[in-house]
Amino acid sequence: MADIQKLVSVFVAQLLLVLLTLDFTTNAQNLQVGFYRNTCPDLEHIVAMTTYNYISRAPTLAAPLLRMHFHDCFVRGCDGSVLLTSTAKNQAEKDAIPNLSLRGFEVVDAVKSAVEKKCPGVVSCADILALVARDAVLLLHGPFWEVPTGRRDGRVSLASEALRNLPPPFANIAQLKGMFASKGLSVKDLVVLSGGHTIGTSHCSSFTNRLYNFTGKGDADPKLDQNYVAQLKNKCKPGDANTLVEMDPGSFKTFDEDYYTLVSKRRGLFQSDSALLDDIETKAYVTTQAITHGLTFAKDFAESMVNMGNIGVLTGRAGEIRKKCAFVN
Ligand code: HEM
Ligand SMILES: *[C@@H]1O[C@H](CO)[C@@H](O)[C@H](O)[C@H]1NC(C)=O
Ligand SMILES: CC(=O)N[C@H]1CO[C@H](CO)[C@@H](O)[C@@H]1O
Repeated sequence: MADIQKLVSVFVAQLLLVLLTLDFTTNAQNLQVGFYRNTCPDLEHIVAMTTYNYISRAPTLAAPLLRMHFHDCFVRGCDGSVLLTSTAKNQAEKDAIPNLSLRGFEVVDAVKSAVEKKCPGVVSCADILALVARDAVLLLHGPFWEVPTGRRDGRVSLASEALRNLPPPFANIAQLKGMFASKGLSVKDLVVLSGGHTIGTSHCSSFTNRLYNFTGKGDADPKLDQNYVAQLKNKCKPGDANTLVEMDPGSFKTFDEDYYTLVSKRRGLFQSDSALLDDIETKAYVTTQAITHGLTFAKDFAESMVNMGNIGVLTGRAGEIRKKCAFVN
C-alpha cells in the first residue's frame, strides 16, 4: 500500500512539473510537444490515469509496454502497426516470432477508448503507445520526457517485416549498429536504449543457446560470467520455452541504471547485451554508467526515446487516425 502511495505521489509530482514547464517545441519530423493541446487538451492526463490504473495493479505490464513502442518504431516507423491484428489474408507483426512476449495490448485499447470518449477520432494509436510507454517508465521510477506527438496510424502490418527489422538477441555489435543506423539512430542511442533491459523479463528460449552447447562442444558463451551461467542453468533447463527470467535480477520492476553494472560484469542476458562491450564507444558508455551509478543515463534515455519515437513517422495527411487500435478503419 505504501508503495502504491509513493508511486502516486511521484507520479503526480512529475505531472505537475510537466504542466508548469510545457513548451511547444517542434522538431524536424513535424512531431510537436502539445500537438493535441487544442483538439484534446486532457489527452496526457487520460493516458496517465488509465496507464496508472493498470500498472499499479500489475507492475510487470510496464516493461512489455515499453518494448511494444520499440517494436512499433523499428517496423515501418512508429505508426501503430504493431497493434494491428492479423486477418484471414494477412499475418500481422503481432504474430511474428519476436512478438513472443509482447503483452499489454489491453492497456493501449483501454487508453484509446477513454481518449475516444473525450475526443473522438482525433488521437492516433501510435501517439497513444508513445505516451503509454513514457508513463510506464515513469511509473517504475524512470525518467520523464516530453513526448512529441502528431503521429498518424499506418494501415499495413506484416509479420515478415518484424522478423527483418527487429534485432535478434543473438545479434553481434556490427549487426546492432547497422540495424540502429538504418533507422537513423546513433551508436549512443543503441547503448542507451539497450538500458531498457533494466526492467522486465525474458523467456529462457531467448538466451539458452548461450548456456548449453554454445559452439557445439557442450560449452557456454565465454562472454558470459561463468558463475552467472551456473545460476541461469538452474533456472533454464535445455529446451525450456516457458520460464521467465528477470533481466535485471532483484530490481526488474525498477527503472534504474543496474543494467550497465550487469553488462560490465559480463552478466548481460543476451548476446546483444554482451556485445556492447565489443565496441569502443558502447563499452565506454557502459563502463562510465556503471562507475558513476548512471550519472547521465536518465537524461540520455529520455533523449534517445524521443529519437526512437521519430522513426519513420506518418504526419499531416498520411495514414489515418484509427478508431480501434487493433483494426484499420
Ligand atoms: C538492441 C537490440 C535489442 C534486442 C536484441 C532486444 C531483445 C530482447 C529480447 C530477446 C527480449 C526478451 C523477450 C522474451 O523472451 O520474452 C527483450 C525484452 C525486453 N526488451 Fe529488448 N531488445 C533490444 C532493444 C530494446 C529496446 C531499444 C528497448 C526499449 C527501449 C527494449 C526493451 C525491452 C523490455 C522492456 C523487455 C522486457 C519485456 C517484458 O518484460 O515482457 N529492448 N528484448
Ligand atoms: C552439441 O552440438 C554438436 C554440434 O552441433 C552436436 O553434435 C551435439 O550433439 C550437441 N550436443 C548436445 C548435448 O546437444
Ligand atoms: C501477443 C501475441 O499476439 N502473440 C502471438 C505471437 O505469435 C504467435 C504465432 O507466431 C501467436 O500464437 C501468439 O498469439
